[in-house]
Amino acid sequence: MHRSSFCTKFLKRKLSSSSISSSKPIPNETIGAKKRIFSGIQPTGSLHIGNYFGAVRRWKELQDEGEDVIFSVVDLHSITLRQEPKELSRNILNCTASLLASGINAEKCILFLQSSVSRHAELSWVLACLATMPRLGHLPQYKEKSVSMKEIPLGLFIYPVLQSADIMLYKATHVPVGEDQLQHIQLAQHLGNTFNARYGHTFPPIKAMVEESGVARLRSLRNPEKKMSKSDPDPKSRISLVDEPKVIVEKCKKAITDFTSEVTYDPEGRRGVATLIDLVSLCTGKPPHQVCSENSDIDTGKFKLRVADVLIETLKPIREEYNRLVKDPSHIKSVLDNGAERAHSIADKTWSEVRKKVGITLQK
Ligand code: AQP
Repeated sequence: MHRSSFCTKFLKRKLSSSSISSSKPIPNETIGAKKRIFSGIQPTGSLHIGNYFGAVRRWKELQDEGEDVIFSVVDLHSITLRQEPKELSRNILNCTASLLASGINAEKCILFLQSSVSRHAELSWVLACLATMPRLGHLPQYKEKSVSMKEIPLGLFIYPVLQSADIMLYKATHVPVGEDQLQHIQLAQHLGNTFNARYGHTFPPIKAMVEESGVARLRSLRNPEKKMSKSDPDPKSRISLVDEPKVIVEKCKKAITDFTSEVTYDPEGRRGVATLIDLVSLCTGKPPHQVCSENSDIDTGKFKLRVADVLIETLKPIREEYNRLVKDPSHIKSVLDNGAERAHSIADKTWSEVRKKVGITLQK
């Protein structure tokens, strides 16, 4: 595999840990909490380059730095919106294979399927009894996703509570997230505080880890007003990590730009062109303005082909490894089963403690 050069380019970026419950984070040492990182990804489709640069590459860095990391394919979250069962099952396999192909190493982290550890759903119920409806109703993701729905599924309303349970079950202290998820981490912090105040200290403070630099959100190639998404019905809106070269060329050619032919970086005024520049910048580690000056001799039409070349080269090792891995579903299953066993042993301890403190167990 030739992944190392691809990944080392990005090691210089910084992550900031922001405590979102107060402006002054409580150092872990003072409360005796062990640093542990938890993050999840929904198997709602093929992982795209936004998922990679926005999440998975950070996961790999953290794992390689020797942090205590737990990553989950969060299938229970994915069913908050309707999924076709056979496709979901296939997506779980593909998503796991994409994570492994991107360098997630199950020997350096715990990688598991959320629904295999039933304690997530159980703790979620206890936390749901502490959460209030007005607080959940104010979360921006809920408002966004439900605005056009006639009948809003309860799961969509309550999934941030499940997300809190995901984190708290492992007493995780740090959660790498995009900025759109900050309020959800704030909810987890709030539920942890509420639980601790009512039942005695159990859960450590939780910090959101947000990237300090770089592009927070890659935009859709077909509608630069939207972010790139796995579940966007138009596959041309995203570059999948495992797209074949000719598919990447086609998608880049079809990417929406504008009527100006120069390659200039204006993320607000020229969102489509800026997204293409962001892609090259993320893949090469060069700042956007350098990408522009190196392409000042060509128009946006030719630039699209250069973008395609960079993407093809960058994604080649991931695609090749993915193609190798998906031929062996039993290996992927065994990786997830092993991860579930390890996750379960941590989750079980927290769940026993929670049951005892809440009183939902027989006293001896
Ligand atoms: N466009 C993006 N740019 C940068 N980062 C992104 N992430 C998602 N889209 C972009 C990051 O990828 C991780 C995946 O999170 P998720 O699967 O739980 O859900 P999501 O954020 O809703 O991702 P998608 O791809 O948009 O999926 P669907 O279509 O199912 O909603 C997160 O860390 C996210 O920040």
